[in-house]
Amino acid sequence: MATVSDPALKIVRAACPHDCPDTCAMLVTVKDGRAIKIGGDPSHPVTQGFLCAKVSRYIERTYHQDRLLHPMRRIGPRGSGQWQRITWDEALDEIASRFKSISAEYGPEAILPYSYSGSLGLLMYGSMDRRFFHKLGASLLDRTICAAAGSAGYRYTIGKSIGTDPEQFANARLILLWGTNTLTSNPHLWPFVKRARANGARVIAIDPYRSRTARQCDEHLAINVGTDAALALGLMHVILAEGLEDRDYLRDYTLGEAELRARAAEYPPERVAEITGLPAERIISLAREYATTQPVAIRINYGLQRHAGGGMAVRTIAALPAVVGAWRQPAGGILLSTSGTFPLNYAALERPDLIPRGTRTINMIELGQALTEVNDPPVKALFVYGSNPAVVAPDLQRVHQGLMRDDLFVVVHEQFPTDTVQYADIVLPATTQLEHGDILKAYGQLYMAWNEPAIAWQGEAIPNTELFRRLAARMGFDDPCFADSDEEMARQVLQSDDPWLAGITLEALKEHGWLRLNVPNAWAPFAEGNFPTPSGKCELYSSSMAAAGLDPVLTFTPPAESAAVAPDLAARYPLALLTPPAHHFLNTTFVNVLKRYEGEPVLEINPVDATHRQIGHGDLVRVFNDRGSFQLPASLTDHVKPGLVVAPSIWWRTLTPDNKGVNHTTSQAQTDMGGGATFYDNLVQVERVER
Ligand SMILES: Nc1nc2c(c(=O)[nH]1)N[C@H]1C(S)=C(S)[C@@H](COP(=O)(O)OP(=O)(O)OC[C@H]3O[C@@H](n4cnc5c(=O)[nH]c(N)nc54)[C@H](O)[C@@H]3O)O[C@H]1N2
Ligand SMILES: Nc1nc2c(c(=O)[nH]1)N[C@H]1C(S)=C(S)[C@@H](COP(=O)(O)OP(=O)(O)OC[C@H]3O[C@@H](n4cnc5c(=O)[nH]c(N)nc54)[C@H](O)[C@@H]3O)O[C@H]1N2
Ligand SMILES: [Mo]
Repeated sequence: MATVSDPALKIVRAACPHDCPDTCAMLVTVKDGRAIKIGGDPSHPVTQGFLCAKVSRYIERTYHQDRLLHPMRRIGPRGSGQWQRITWDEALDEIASRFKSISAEYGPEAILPYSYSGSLGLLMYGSMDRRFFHKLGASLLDRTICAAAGSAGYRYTIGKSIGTDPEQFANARLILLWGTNTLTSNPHLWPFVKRARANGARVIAIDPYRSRTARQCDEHLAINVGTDAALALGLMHVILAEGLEDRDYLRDYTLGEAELRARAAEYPPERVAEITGLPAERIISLAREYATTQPVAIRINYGLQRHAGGGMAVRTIAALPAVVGAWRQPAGGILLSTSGTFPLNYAALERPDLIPRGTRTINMIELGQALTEVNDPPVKALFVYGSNPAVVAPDLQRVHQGLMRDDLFVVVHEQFPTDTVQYADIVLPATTQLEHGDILKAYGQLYMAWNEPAIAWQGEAIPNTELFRRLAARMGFDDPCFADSDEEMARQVLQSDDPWLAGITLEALKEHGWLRLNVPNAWAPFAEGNFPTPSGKCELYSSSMAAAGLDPVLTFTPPAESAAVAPDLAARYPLALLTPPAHHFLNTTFVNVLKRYEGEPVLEINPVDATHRQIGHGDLVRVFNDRGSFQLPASLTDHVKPGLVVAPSIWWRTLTPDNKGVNHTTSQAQTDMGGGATFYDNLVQVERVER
């Protein structure tokens, strides 16, 4: 632990829990039991001493006057915001007795847990809670809302979420930032991009939207929404037609080269230009540039997979490095997520062995349907923690209908009175990262971390782990695993013989704060093949996909809501709506605390589309389709091209003009694989309304 000269001051090593690839190592200064300063750890190779625009204000969030600090019971009609403070004993007794009676009448599957990424700390994200709901026999939740399609697509090609070490991006000569707003959603990659650039690298953004990141790159290719796989196939077409591929790499380390050649032949530059909206000449020159510059690195993120063909898009792009042999170099290849590099013992943490056989699974993006249609048994209790489904889930009109059901028992464990809390019967206060301990992996770098609690639990707030420990006791669950302490669980998740985890113990993490996985420093994971796929090769042809009823070859699947697939729909709703994260928000986290930095929620629209509709800058507009609508002021800008509208997100509904969210227009439709969400596959119309 670092030392300081003032004996009243203490510096605590912490780690950021938010859903972001960076997982920063933080130093918290504590004086007399109060956190007074927070900063990035200067010695951490990825954090590099700075925190983002959000987490640098985490102390303000922690001590914010709106924190929930006591359990409460609803006393008015649902949604009326009338609460009565109750004790923890009363809250736990009521939950346990409702759970018992619902289980007795409908079976335990009538209880649905709903959690996601409020905290990615391994303990808060999924540990005692999983054990509890598994033992209870509650419906299982398929956590698909973010990354399911891309993870599945990447897995079919590469085998696991393992990719280029982000620190190596500094040595690349060409970087494609493809469907990722790095400066906002992965800011700690940027210093490596900058270093590469200082060494002469070119950086190209591929994004329909001229995002903060696209504006900073050497070039921005404003591709049509949901057409990335076509671009990747077009690049391969040119590379293969011109003999620019790495023949040896293809022969030795890939499976399905012949099938790929046949498929790529179907995507000549002219056809790809038509699909993607990019000039054919630029597709040709980009292919040459990509194939002849080494090292060449691609960063994709999850933005481009929130489309009907999102899984296939990621799978197809992920094949590019093999075609040109980019994997031969540590600074070459592609990075989606480093998640699969961490060989953690999730079974010990979550205890799937406690799940009763045959327990049903509910896909979290179908919450609207689960609460209004599912009947075998119906969902009678919803337990929300670490998530804000009344804003983040698609098809909010249906979600709202479900949450308003009088016969639905809703419990929400939260730090703040979110829009979801407004529907709760019982509200429980949760601690923040400064208050509880946790162990963390990362999904955009290669370090484990321990988050040491810096301050006491505020008010009567408790960590997720303690909540489910107490509930387990109330329910009479006496398996020894329900008595495990947080530190015991942290040790369990590290139990592994995998050499990449050797030496990474809880004690070592506590001592150093963070530790790099035992992978080499200039690591080129697939320089000599060794892909963790069934064949051990990069699978350009995948038998697993054929078995799953998917096209086994690389393919382009157009967006479901597009003129190509649904011309009638596109005629009525001609604008594609994207709702990516606003810079100062983390999904819906921080919105209430940092809204002053974002101003107001807006809809960005091209002046051409606005003029057609008699919309002026600042006019209030209604954005709508068959699923629902929301209202926002228009912002006229050429950051969006004609045909595209962007609403930086995700604002709390209560902070918008008509208490509706962007997700009133999005659908519960799933992606091509993984059961993922299609938030960005969304056609709308826009009209001016009177203020
Ligand atoms: N500040 C901040 N950081 C975050 C988050 C946040 O809310 N705020 N969220 C975190 C989470 S949960 C996640 S999953 C990640 C997401 O990280 P990213 O994937 O980087 O985030 P997005 O902004 O959703 O998408 C990135 C870009 O993809 C573009 N895009 C959308 N559709 C397409 C397409 O079809 N093709 C291409 N090429 N581009 C497309 C969008 O315009 C956007 O600029 O970020 C994490 N980091
Ligand atoms: N339209 C549209 N919708 C989207 C997206 C989009 O880009 N566009 N992005 C999608 C993506 S990628 C994701 S990941 C999801 C994210 O959706 P969610 O996982 O719901 O994330 P948040 O909105 O940040 O809500 C997390 C909540 O958890 C609370 N919390 C934080 N820490 C703790 C804790 O330790 N315990 C408890 N009990 N609560 C805690 C926070 O206060 C916050 O209210 O949203 C998805 N929805
Ligand atoms: Mo996400």
